[in-house]
Amino acid sequence: MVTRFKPNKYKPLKINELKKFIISKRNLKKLFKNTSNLEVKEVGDGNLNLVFFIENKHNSICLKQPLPYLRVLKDWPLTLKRSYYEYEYFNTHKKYVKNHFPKIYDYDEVLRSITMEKLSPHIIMRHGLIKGIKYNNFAESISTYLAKTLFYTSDLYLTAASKKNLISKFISNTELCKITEDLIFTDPYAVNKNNRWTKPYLNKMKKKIEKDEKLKIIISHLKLKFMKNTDALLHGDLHTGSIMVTTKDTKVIDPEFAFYGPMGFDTGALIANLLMSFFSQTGHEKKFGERKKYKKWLLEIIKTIWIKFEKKFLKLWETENYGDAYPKVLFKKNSKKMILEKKIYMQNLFEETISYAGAKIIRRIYGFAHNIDFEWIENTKVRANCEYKASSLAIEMLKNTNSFKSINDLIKAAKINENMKVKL
Ligand code: SR1
Ligand code: MG
Repeated sequence: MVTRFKPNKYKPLKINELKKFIISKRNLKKLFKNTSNLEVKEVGDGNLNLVFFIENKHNSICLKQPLPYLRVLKDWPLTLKRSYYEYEYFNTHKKYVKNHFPKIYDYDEVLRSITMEKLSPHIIMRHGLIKGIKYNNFAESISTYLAKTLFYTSDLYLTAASKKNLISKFISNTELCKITEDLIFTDPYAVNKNNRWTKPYLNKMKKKIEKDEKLKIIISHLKLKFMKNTDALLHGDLHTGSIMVTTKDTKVIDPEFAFYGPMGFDTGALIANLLMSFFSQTGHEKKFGERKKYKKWLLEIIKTIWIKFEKKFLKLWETENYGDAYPKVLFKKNSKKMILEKKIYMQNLFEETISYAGAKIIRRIYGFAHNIDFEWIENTKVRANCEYKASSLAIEMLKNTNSFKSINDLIKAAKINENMKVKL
């Protein structure tokens, strides 16, 4: 059911109202020495919200405001309360990963706006990847980000009571979860008017997906897990469009899909989006083979991210295991059984990551919301070729998840799929 949550005085801000809004708030006004020369632009290009940049020569800030509907599909109503979850996600995680968020200056309960630092010279990571820019610090920072956000909100660190308190804060983000439930786990496997794919080249593959009962059972298992599992506080939409980067710095943005769910959903989202970048590279080549080294780099960072993430997560578990899960009184230090248990835990998380990554790839190729990694490839046959390879791997990841025993198996499979001859 759609909650038509709309505070009484809410209204979408117009460019000419922004200045008044800034001046009316002491905490925002003081960011600028002088407010007479503020420049305001609307720059939102995502699916959901209004985004404004407000700047003068002293400072620049960014204001994000939800609309009561989808920005890209106005007859799709959507709760304004999503910005509250975004704000609370930043608040919950800032204790551990503050340096990976923009500075948050204000949350307005009436307008539902979040005002934050305008990140500069950062760009949306997806844009950088399309240009072929290498981000050599990314694996280090995002692995820390994932390990900390997932560990510190899990039962391995929190008491049962404090975790349940946190769950209750995010439990009503049902409308945003419903988008995921439909757009990732249902619609791409069905006939649905919102689905899109590169026609006519992928028609056959789309039909095959619709008819594959085994695949539909698997995706339904993943959906069920997504709905009932409360492992950790997730970002919920951790794709490369929700990450802003420079070659030195990584910032995570847009956590409005935040909810308590299975950890592999966040790790899987990231890996899926890096894999899609990998498969799209050929389509962005101006000269044959010019992205060869870049593709190699992409696979290397996928591998490094997982290895570093696993190491950091296990380190936190070893040093900060204050949670109610696996009570310390039950195990001796260095217990062999616990060492084995942790290995199994990480292996399960790896498999979960592989399956959710597979699901994330399928939805971006056959569902409603696509990625510019593929969409910006103008030649539709070339695009379909890239998408075909990515989706073949995704189906493998979904249907034969346990054949991926380690991250090396994923890298190997990605290379095999990239080199396959496709007949469209
Ligand atoms: C209807 S919103 C489509 C998608 O945009 C967001 O970034 C999420 O990925 C969502 O699924
Ligand atoms: Mg977003």
